[in-house]
Amino acid sequence: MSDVQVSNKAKWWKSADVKKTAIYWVILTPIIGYVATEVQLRSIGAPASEVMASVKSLMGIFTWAASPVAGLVAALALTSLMGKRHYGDNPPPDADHEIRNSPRAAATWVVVSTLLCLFALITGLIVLQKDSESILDAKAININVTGQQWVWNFDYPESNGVRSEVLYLPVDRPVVFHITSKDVKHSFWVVQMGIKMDANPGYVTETAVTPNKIGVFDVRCAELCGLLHAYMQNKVHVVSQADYDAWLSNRAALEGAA
Ligand SMILES: [Cu+2]
Repeated sequence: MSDVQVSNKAKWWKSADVKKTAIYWVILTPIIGYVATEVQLRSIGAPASEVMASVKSLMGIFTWAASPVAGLVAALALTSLMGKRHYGDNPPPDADHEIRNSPRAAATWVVVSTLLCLFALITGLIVLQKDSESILDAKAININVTGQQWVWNFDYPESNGVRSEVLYLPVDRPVVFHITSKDVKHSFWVVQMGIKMDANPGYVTETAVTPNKIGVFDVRCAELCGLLHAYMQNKVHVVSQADYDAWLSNRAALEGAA
């Protein structure tokens, strides 16, 4: 019995299936990495804040880090689908048991998975940390965000109580959002700025960002909140400081007249 084990030990990685899998793995990994990163980064679009720029490059790094795992799974699937079937009178070779029962293979898999998870956790936390820095910024504009089925409302408490369903922000100034909900849980998501925060009834959550690009971007709800959840979206206009001031005084005049 021990003779068989010894002779098998040298054999499992020499088996044709393992070699085939290794070749598929080497070919598939860069293809999956390249295609997935391209699709991912194109669908994200151009970032409108520094946070989003780092989220975007992080997504690229994560996708590349995951591609050897995806490549290995695809390679194993391909080998299994294209290889001989082992059942009944044609049982799998002893060498297959060798790798399946190998403590070294199991340990390698656990260590590699742990390292990948730690890498994702630490780099993710570093990027998220940037998000909260402008909450401490004294120059920041404060805006109260209220979600309800199925609209967002934005209050500008520092500007004579201006209220709007469309968000206006000046470029290159930190903004702190104080977020709550009138009914169920929503999630305030400014897509191209890379910020997303739960809106819970009964208390206030905070997130902050500094928009660094003039343009029109998307505000969405990222928490399934009822029938019209998918339509709970509107726009954020990032404008120059002068345009922002003009918009605010216009809104204030309109509301004063109403
Ligand atoms: Cu919602």
